[in-house]
Amino acid sequence: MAESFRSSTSPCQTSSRALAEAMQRHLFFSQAKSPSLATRHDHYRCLALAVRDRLLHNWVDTAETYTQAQVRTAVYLSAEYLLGPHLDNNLVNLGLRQEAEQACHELGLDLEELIREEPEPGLGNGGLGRLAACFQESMATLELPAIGYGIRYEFGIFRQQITTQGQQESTDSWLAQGNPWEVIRPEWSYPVTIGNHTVIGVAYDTPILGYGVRTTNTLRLWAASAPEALDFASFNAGDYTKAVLHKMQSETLSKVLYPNDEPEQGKRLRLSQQIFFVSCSLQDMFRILRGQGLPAREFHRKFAVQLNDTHPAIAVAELMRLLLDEHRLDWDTAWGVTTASLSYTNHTLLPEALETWGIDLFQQLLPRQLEIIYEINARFLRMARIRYPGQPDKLARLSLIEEGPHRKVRMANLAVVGCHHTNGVAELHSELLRRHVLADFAELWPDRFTNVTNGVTPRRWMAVANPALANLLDDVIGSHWRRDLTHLQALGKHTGDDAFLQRWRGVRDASKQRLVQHIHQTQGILLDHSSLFDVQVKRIHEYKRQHLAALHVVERYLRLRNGEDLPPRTVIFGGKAAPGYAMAKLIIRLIVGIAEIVNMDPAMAGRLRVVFVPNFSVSLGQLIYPAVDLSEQISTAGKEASGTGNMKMALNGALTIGTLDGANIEIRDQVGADNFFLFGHTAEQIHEFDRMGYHPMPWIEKDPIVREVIELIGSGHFSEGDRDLFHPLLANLTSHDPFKVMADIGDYRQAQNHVDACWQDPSRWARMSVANTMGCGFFSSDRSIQEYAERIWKVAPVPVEATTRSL
Ligand code: GFP
Repeated sequence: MAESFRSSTSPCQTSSRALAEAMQRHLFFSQAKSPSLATRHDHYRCLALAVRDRLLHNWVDTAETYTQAQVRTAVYLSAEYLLGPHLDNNLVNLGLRQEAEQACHELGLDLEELIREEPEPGLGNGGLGRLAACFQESMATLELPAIGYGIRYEFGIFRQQITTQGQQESTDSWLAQGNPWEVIRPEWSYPVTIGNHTVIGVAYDTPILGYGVRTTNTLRLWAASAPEALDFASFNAGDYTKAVLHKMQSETLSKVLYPNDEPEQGKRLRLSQQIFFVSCSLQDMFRILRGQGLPAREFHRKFAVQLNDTHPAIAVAELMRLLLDEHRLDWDTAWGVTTASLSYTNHTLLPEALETWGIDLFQQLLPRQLEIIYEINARFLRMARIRYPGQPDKLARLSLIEEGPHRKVRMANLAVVGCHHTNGVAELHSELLRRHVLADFAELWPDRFTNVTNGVTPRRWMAVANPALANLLDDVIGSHWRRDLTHLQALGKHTGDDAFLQRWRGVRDASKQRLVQHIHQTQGILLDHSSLFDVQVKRIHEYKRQHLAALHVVERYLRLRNGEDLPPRTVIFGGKAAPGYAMAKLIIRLIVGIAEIVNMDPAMAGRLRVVFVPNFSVSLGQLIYPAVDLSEQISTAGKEASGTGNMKMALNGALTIGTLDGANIEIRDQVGADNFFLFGHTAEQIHEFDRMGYHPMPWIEKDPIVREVIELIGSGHFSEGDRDLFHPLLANLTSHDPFKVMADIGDYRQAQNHVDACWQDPSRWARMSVANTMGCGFFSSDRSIQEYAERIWKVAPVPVEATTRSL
């Protein structure tokens, strides 16, 4: 059983009978249906609404407590929140899971089926957006006063279908059937002027429940609407299209989430989205400040504002604009307030992923903000010039403006200059930021730079995703790990206990069977749950090197065909490629081609299977992570900022094969080097390659296996005889290989051989698996948030009082 709750729900409210009755009431009063007409989705909505009724007291009490106590508040500004479905998570965090199961049973319904009915809000691309979601939940669990602000995209990240041609995209209409978890707040709407247009942002609030506490914070997402529904002049003149044009243009702002890695496309809309949500959020904060009778110059005392990457970095200029133009503060006071309020998290080391905006576009859309940025830059460079006399190159690198034929605003530089802290998301990443990407700033302001290693919430990623393992942990070490993940250390006492290891393996086996069943139902492929599940699920990107894993699969295929005896493996891939990123899509096409041949070949039966799971999402992650034996974390060292999938897999008992990159390094430290399959060049060595000039050919020449693999792919074996299809990929790998696949593939092979050897000793593998879960206490997002709150935000917990009376 989970630990006892301080939640205000009474025994009567939580009883399954009451919940069943509430569902029946909602079927009538909310869905306006009789049971005979009700669909499964109706039943899902009834349960969601009944659960919502139960969390409302906590939500309203939280707002009331924060208002009365005038609390210092953490504000998270993020263009992405990859929330995942709410129902199961809310049931777990409210302690209502069993009651809901029972209530559904009483009504002849299946809770699991209803949970699967919920369309998932895919308001993010990958790790960055999912981190924002984990952080919201941890802030609530730690009872920290917090607000998350973002965009209510009508269409989330595209849906991915996988055909023999690779990835196909379609729109994700996650709101098509309504959203029982949100509350619209039309009274909190704000105008934002972009170019010649004014758009209105309307607040939609979603409750974010802490685990086992009353605290229910708010995620406030902005939807764009037009100030006027109709242009009457055009309407009266009979031009009906023009009459609604402005409305349509305005609403476009919050229509769609942009995929990552799209170099030029949609720049105008993206910058508009950024100013739109940042300005609405800041205006909303000023409203809250006013409500508490505090003047604008006190903004930084009330709010600690975290910028999640550079997407909200325009906040530096917009907060200045509001303080100067609307609140009439002088420059120095406004600058003091701004820099005392804001802090910035960087999430990438890839130079091409650091945002810049052309001056012309900026001038068109945000002329006043550009004027402010120029002034910030002039003052900043004046100071820097005194510090670095006669060093124009350094000043050019520090400048907020990139000079040249196409002048640009550098958003990362703006963020660093306008924020009191800048952090990376894993030790190595923060170190590389200081040493390379932001070295000039780190030299100027060493104290502003810090690290906060990422984390994941154990509620969603263990209690919800892996209830069987959660129950086993409860039995063996008690339930405190849910609130303090370092309790997992207590597993150390049990690693020599055979009965425990037996149960451990049983639980892991059941998770694998669950995944086998899902893949069989959805893709018609039957997998062997006793084979080693080797999994790489994450966005598809060359630096994450899905192609390295794919080449290894081809190698195994060849070795098996040559009669080698290798332990059976199932290799599972999943992840989306940005629609405009041709190389990433080609990598998917290669994996699909390999899967087709391998899975058809009778010689591979019982030895090797390859699956690409389409449309990877939070819900699929919940199904997949608990079933992973081998977690592939194989990015080129120095490229992956942190990774969080690596944490989710290790937490659930997977062993990692990985490079010394991002948080892999810290995972290896925590779980022990003996329980981690390390390979590859270090970030330092990769950096040296780049400095000295790297060529893949010498590596290929000394590796006959890799040559055979490349030849086989080039021969059209995995592309129905088409020898050209994979040419761009192979040419890239053999001529340039920017991500050093060829330099690492030999060592990767050695590590994979070691994996095979360990796998053949099941009790050894089980002990290594336990050691991984046991060592993951550090990787709770509660720990990350505690670090932000104490070191960067200076925000303290405020327990929520029960103030509303039972209605
Ligand atoms: C990005 C980085 C990851 C990092 C997350 C969260 O996510 O290394 O873990 O942000 O900080 F690249 P992705 O874009 O890789 O999903």
